Amino acid sequence: MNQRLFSAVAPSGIIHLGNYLGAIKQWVELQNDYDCVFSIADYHAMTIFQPPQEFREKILEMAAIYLAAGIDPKKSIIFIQSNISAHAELTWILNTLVKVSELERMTQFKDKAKRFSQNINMGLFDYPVLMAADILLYKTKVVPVGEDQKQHLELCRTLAQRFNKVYGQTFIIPKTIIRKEGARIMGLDDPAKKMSKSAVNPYNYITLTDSSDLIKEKIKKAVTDSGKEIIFNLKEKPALSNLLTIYSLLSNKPIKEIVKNYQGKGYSQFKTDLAEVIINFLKPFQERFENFNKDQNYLKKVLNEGAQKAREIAEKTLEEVKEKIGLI
Ligand code: ATP
Ligand code: LTN
Repeated sequence: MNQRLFSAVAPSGIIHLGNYLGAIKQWVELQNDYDCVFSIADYHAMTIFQPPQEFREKILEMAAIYLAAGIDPKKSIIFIQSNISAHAELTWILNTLVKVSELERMTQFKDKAKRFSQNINMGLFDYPVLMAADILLYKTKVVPVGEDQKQHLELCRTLAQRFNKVYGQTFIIPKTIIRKEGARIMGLDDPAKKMSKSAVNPYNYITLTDSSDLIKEKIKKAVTDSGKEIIFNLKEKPALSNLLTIYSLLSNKPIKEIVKNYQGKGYSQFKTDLAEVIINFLKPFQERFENFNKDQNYLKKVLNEGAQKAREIAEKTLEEVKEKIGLI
């Protein structure tokens, strides 16, 4: 048996290049080295209001995205978080161990509370505890995520250690895997903010299902820095450096080589070519996505089978936890 790996994405919208490059790309690569469990974190998505009909579609679309990206249900478990009640139950238990002050420090909460100030709900606050429950239920050894989730993972480790200290050795303390490149793809409209599904401005991101025309338009509109030269410099040219990172990761060419190719050429040529790189990369993905997304029966079958396997693991851990606590 390999070590267990767990990760998830909230189905709050179609995923973008940041989610793909920061998280899902590595999931696919790690599938052969770990026992992988990939969840569709629908309870997390609910922390921002989701209209029910659209929500239903987004959840199944996320399953189609996982499959189209190369997650293989023969190798890995794919399941919907809300299909397994153990996630909500362990969250409650961990809630009794987490300090309010620890959750108040979470930068994602502070950021989302500002952006969605009309709906600062308890779920948004408790989000990292549900994440900890997700991870700990599967006795997870490693969690591959993008840079923005680092703080949540730290809290998960703290809660696991705290539980073990109070009730005796139960949880494995998970390790975070963060890739250097692509761990933080920035917004096309503002290189100071990360590319985010819940961004209000759709010109912040490129989703994996954007059409060729839309991609061209979004890249054309992407902010660039002053000057004309194509160089990689995160401090002086953060917007261009972000675009170079995307170019490099999708074309598998080192940034140095790309910079060399664009010596003496301006932003406009670079942007036209970048749009082509993105379109060519996404085309085969989009074909696979369409095919999976059409076959809702197949998606539901994969998700049901995944839930059965996941439930077995999760319920066993929850039993052990309840027993340790003294619950009858
Ligand atoms: P939301 O805006 O709804 O919070 P999001 O775009 O921030 O969504 P998540 O669902 O929170 O995306 O994240 C899914 C995975 O993608 C996580 O592992 C996260 O670290 C990673 N990720 C998110 N945004 C980026 C980004 N801009 N660059 C790299 N990785 C990212
Ligand atoms: N909140 C996460 C999605 C997520 C997750 C997890 C990631 C939910 N549960 C457990 C890793 C481990 C996000 O990436 N935004």
